[in-house]
Amino acid sequence: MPVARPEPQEPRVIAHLDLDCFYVQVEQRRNPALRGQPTAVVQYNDWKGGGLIAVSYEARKFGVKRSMRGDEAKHVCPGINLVQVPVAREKADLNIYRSAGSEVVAILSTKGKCERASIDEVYLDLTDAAKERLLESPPESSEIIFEEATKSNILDLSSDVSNREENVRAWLCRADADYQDKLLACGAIIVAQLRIKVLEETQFTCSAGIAHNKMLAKLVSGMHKPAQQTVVPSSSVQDFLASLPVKKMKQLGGKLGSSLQDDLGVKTVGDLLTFTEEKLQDYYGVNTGTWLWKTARGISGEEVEDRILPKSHGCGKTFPGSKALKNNASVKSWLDKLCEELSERIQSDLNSNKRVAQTLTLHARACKENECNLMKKFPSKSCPLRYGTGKIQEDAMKLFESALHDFWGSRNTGWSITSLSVTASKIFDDTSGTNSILRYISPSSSASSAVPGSSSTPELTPFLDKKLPMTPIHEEHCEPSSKNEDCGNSNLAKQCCGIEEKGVPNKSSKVKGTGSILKFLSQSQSALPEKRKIDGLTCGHQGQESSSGANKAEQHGRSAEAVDRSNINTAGVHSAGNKWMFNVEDIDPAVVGELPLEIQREIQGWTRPSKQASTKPRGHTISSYFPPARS
Ligand code: DCP
Ligand code: CA
Ligand code: CA
Repeated sequence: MPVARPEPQEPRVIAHLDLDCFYVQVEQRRNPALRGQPTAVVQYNDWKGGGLIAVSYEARKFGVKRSMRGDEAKHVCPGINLVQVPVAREKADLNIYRSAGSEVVAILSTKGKCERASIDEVYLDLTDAAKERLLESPPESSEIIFEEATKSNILDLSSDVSNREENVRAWLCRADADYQDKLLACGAIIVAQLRIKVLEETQFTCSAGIAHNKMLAKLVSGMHKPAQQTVVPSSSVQDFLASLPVKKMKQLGGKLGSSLQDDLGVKTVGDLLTFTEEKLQDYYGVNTGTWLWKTARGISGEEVEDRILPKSHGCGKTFPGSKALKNNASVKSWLDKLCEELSERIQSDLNSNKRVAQTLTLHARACKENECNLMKKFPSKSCPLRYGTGKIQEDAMKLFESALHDFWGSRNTGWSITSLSVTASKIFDDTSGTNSILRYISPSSSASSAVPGSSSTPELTPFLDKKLPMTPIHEEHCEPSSKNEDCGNSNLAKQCCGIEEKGVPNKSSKVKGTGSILKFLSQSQSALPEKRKIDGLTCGHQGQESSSGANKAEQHGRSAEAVDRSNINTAGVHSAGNKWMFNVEDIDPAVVGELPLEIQREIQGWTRPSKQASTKPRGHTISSYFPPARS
């Protein structure tokens, strides 16, 4: 259930950017002959030409939709180009798209706090950048406004096409605007510049919403697509929400939205205004009630998270119709493939970003014999994640068996699995990088004892090896290669793929009005500079598929030995019931000095019993690095 967060007192400028028909644009960059053509990307499948997952705007004009199958799309648009998603391990391989998304994130994150919200979306907090711009080169005293900004759609502004750009220019430069709208105007100019920069450096167009909070920015970013941006002045919020169907809100798409419609007769967000906060709390509880009350008024305190990496890694596969899996052997075979890919991706995330995933979760869908119309919920199961492909495969299979037992008892047949996925989550940033305690924890010598049965916890054998070298275990490297290594990391992508930092035009300089996206697109694509033709060259984008999460991590083709050396028992601590602790005697004092300060203090508290370590809230103690698993 959604929870309201206090709206910050200070005005903010938040942008939401979403790439247009994203997979199609990636394929068009790989094959420029597809540009401007009706094109769709099709998920690997031999049934009726596969399922469409991305459709170009040219194809949309013919009525082609994402829900269609390839054959149907050809029927409504005979000239359509259908491009298959790359396949690896007999399943879709999304790495080229993840890497392409990372290129964009690398550009956008230069202007403010950046949250990667999905494979093709980010939120930006541009408050500071907008304030700076307003101080140093306020639009009202600028002679020239960046041309792309004058193409913005401003909610509530007259849509008179004859002098639209003039109206927008006037709005951006209003001297009598309130401070919030002046900041939004600066935000609109910054976003227009960023979008042009993205286009110049990646060839991708995107659309954006600019507002004073995340909720409003997201709501309008898709309002004018492709390659356009929409601004929500404070004065237009009420009218905008008044007619917005509740189901359009992310959090109201499900049961809550249905209940609002069915139980309260609320059809639009504006309809909520007739209910007091107390009344909404009576219906939906204190938190959700307050959240609804604030949402109706366009109030949302949700912050942009500072995160350009995915929150989790997931690998999944569906098995529709006759492809459903009906025995343990076929489930194991597929789980092994999914786990192999997951293992590579979390290993790569560890190597490249020093991030450690702590929880492994198995999700599946299943149906029972003769009851295939009655989809019963197949329970999801989790356990602490142990690094190493074999261990992940072993644990995932045990999770599956445990879930199957809950679903179907001890019988071996009569069930069928229609989808399987494994997810690595609770990823924590080992931000201390080379100073992390993780480097001093070696693989467990007896890690095969994991028994992730129903809600049970594998036994995680701790091992602190003070003889481990102080040099980093994982050296990062990324070089042009014929091995198609994925160089999706935003920084590395720049090195590997030759993306130059051209820099957003200096904030104090007057930017010439040459930035129209349409103008850019109308130029011959073949005239693109060589440095942009990066696919498959310095950075062959290849790898594995996942059904969720966006990965910017690189595959570095580590040797089996390197992977094994980096196996990490994510606990690394003794488990006694729910009490987890280090074997203090085994900690080399020289190593302690390398650890983050708060951990040092905690360890010193143990080694000097007279000075007890103070109890710290979770999140600041060593136990938050290695928490006991609860499932
Ligand atoms: N995607 C997918 N399966 C879905 C939805 C999306 O594989 N059911 C992939 C393909 C899309 C990409 O994610 O290109 C981004 O999804 P969006 O919903 O943002 O849609 P597009 O970017 O394709 O189009 P739009 O221009 O409407 O944003
Ligand atoms: Ca998109
Ligand atoms: Ca999207």
